[in-house]
Amino acid sequence: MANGFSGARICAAFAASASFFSTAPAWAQLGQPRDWQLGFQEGVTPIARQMIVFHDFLLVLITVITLFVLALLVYVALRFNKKANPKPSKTTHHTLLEVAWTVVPILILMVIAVPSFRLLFAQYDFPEADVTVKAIGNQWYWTYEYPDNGDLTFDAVMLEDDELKPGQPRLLATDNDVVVPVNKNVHVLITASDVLHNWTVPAFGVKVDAVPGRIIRTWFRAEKTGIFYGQCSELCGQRHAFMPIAVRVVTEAEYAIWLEKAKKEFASAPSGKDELASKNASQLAELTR
Ligand SMILES: [Cu+2]
Repeated sequence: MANGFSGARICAAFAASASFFSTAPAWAQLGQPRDWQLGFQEGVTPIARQMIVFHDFLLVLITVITLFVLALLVYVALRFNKKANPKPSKTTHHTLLEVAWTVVPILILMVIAVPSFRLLFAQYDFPEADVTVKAIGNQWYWTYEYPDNGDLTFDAVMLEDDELKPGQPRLLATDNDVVVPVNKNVHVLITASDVLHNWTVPAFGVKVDAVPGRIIRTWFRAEKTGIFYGQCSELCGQRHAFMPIAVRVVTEAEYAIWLEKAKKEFASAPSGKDELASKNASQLAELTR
């Protein structure tokens, strides 16, 4: 196009601004929210990245549609008001226009449906599991089991402000992290022991309800090492906001070392859960006093 302001260029500009808002800059810390953040945390799994691309695409599309409708409204208000157009046309039908405003939205919906279904199928297309982790939601902490590794199980309880080590984010860090190897397919089996919870890790593009008496499965393949934080995302009671999820993605060698250590450590160690239970009980006693 000769005018230098073609539709493609406008789309590219929108796409650039959309991805500016929804992907973290290089300096941002992976796996946790940052100050003044707009849009998503950086995706570190193929699914999370596909979600962000789909989101950016929809943002461009709805922006173009909204601006188009706004332009039509402004045009109608100015061009066809009583003063500017005292003798209105008596036209009631226009076949071509009616076909167009039916067909064009159908085409737009189809353009949305194709990547939407592709993403949905990708989420439910489970690759063979390298590691399986079971996450059990409790009021108000998570229990993790590694069913491939005997009876390895532990609780992950949120660290209170005075327990945080330097660099650990408030309300997100836990006493025990879920540890998984990088670039491996991790299946997560999610359930709950009491009420509905939800196992959510934004950087993995994972958000799955934890339903008592039912196991729901999801998967992720983290392609970067680091600690990735999430939170319970289903209102589950008084301390709903205080049962975070911390997943530490490590190299395969580090994972093997951790497994050996964890098997010994969690075989006998008392868990933070007991402490939490007594804290919950005392809070409840205070409330009902
Ligand atoms: Cu919960």
